[in-house]
Amino acid sequence: MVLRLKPRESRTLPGLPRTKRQAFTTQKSPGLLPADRGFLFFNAAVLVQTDGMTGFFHFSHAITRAPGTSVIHGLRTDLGVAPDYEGIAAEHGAYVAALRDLGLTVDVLPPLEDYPDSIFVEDPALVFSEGAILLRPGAPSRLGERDDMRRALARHFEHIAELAEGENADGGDVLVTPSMVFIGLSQRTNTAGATALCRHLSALGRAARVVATPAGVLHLKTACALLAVDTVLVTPAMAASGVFSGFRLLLTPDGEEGAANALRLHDTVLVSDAYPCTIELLNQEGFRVRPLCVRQIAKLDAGLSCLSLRW
Ligand code: CIR
Repeated sequence: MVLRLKPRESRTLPGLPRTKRQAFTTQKSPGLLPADRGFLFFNAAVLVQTDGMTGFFHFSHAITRAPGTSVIHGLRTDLGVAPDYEGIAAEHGAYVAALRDLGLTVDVLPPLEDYPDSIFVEDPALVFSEGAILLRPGAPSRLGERDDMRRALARHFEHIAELAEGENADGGDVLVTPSMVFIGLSQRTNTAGATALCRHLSALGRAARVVATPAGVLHLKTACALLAVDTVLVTPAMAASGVFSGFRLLLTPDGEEGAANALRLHDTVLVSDAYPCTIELLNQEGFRVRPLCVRQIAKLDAGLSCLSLRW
């Protein structure tokens, strides 16, 4: 099923005035989201096992890394717009505060000046409560991030699997869902890396599938985010790929493809505040939305998921 933003006149939650809806987007609630309740109606068994505050989207810990001043030299495709360090530091600080506000214990690793892209901690590792996998970033300038990440993971995980030389995979290419881990082949993730990752995931009891990443995007998750156990926010190109057949798809509105890299934590979806139509769509769908400013960070081809590892 594919859902698009409804026409403006029908963009209201039934029975709720605008002010109530705004309050709804900012209040904390220990219960299920309306979106989850909708899902409960369709598929109670799966939801009870995997969703809600105690299930699939519940995370107790996160690892992040503070930006160094070198962050402005991070990799980016749009060479016209340079990010500024103070802006990135402020956005990063607000992101960490949001995670803490949602109840996560957050490690903020010290900056690695030699690695400008090292704030994007999602790429060199993949973590689950049952174990961690040290990945091998596909960009040569990022390979060295692994060493410090190995030490950071060792503080939390007893067993850490590792990708070997030649096996490249970025965490940004990995979308974890309850039933399947999707691994996107991209400029950063090669077949050897994806195949090895499937093997390591299998050892952790996770089924994995290797898929194509839409052309022109950096990572698989540049174009998608899991919002509920059955629902994926996708760009139109990602929807057209058919990768998520069987899922309920929410399409990013025209011109807001960048919003697809959202992040659900507990009962809240973090979304870039640069995408008002997507925020409205998610509100309409009953999600509790927390817009965050990541406009400087976005200049480095990044969004909400890449700034943390969560378990
Ligand atoms: C890079 O090109 O590697 C960084 N500038 C951006 C990485 C974003 N990572 C992610 O979305 N997982």
